Amino acid sequence: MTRNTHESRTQMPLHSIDVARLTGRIRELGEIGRDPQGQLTRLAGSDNDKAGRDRFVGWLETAGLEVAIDPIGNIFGIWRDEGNADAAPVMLGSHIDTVINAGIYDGCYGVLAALEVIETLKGRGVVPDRPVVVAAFTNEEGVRYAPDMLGSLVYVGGLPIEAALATIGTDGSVLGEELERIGYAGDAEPGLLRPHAYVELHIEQGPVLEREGFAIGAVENLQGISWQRVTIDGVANHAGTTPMAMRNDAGLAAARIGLFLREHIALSNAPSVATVGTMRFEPDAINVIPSRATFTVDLRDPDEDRLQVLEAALADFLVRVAAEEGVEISVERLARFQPVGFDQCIVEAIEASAKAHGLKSRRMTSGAGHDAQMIARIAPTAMIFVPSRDGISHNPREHTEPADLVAGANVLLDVVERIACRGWKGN
Ligand code: HGY
Ligand code: MN
Ligand code: MN
Repeated sequence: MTRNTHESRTQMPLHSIDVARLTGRIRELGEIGRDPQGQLTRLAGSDNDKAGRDRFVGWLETAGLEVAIDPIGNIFGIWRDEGNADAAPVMLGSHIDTVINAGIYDGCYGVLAALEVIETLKGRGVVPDRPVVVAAFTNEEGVRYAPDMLGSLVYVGGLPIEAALATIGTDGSVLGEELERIGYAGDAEPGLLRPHAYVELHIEQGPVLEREGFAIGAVENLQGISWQRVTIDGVANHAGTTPMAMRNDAGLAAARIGLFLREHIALSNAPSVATVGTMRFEPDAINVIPSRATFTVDLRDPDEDRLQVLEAALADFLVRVAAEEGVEISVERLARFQPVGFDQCIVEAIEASAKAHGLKSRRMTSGAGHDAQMIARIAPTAMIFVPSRDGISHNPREHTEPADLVAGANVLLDVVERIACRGWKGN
């Protein structure tokens, strides 16, 4: 097999991935972790997560890749040979854990397309100048354990492994114990492979590409994320006998906070977003004024200063509501990631690859968090998006057309060849 040089690559035809293999694996992985009602949930460290991981590792082994698993359960499929083993790898990847009642593409598409790219290049006899690695990072979703992107955060040294393993889940479980239990507390050195470049292919999970008729998103930045858990303590009392002016109603205070966020953002004219995604009342009885409300607030904005202003406005409102409603409010920070800018060279390579494939692309910001947000701390990083039907995600209706799945995977393939096989002059 000849080693590819920059010149020889430019004359070679564009490769294309194996559509049936990729779409078949996405469907097969999408069936792992469904409950009797057919809902798909593979939360990090769960038995369903294990089943999905086992299937993915099986595909890595069948593809003849080295498999490495680190102590936070990040899985790496490594394609290298004696001629390129000393070079820093090109890393591709995403995650295969899901939210609750999830779609089948979020994360999984990027991981399986990365494996597909490696298998396509191997099958074509391409010998890259550097190793190519596919990564499936642990707990990207952060539904059971906060923060999200936990595996990639540990990978880049953003959180000590001991602290990560000690994370307590929403169900009282301990992440490290769960990883042990499911057999994914690995022994590979965290951060074992420092990427030469990292490229993550992902569904857009929003409406822009479909609405504007673009096949490819060349993602050049990703917005900041702020997660908090708010606990409001009031006084349980009788729903029928307690006059409205005499209540210390934790539930009402919580409702006011959700409404405040919506109205504050509407008035600010900023692209910020706010979500109260979980809410629990105690004692949770129809005729008892809630003594306690516990809920989470997810705030996001592409601009760090605006995000801080929004966080401060919320903090001020909590003080005001506590005084007006006669309740006590405490806040626990669950996650805080700044906006990140991606590598312009890779973004340009994505645009060039899209053009070479005759695909319309546009630059965009990612509204969702991704492992790329973490890896960007240690390596040149960028993302490729493909359209989401109706902009829906984190929902079983999540869908991307096979033609779009293939287009994205072929652009990823071409970008990898540019970076790993054509003497890429990036950073
Ligand atoms: O929350 C997010 O944006 C990602 O899905 N973890
Ligand atoms: Mn994702
Ligand atoms: Mn997600």
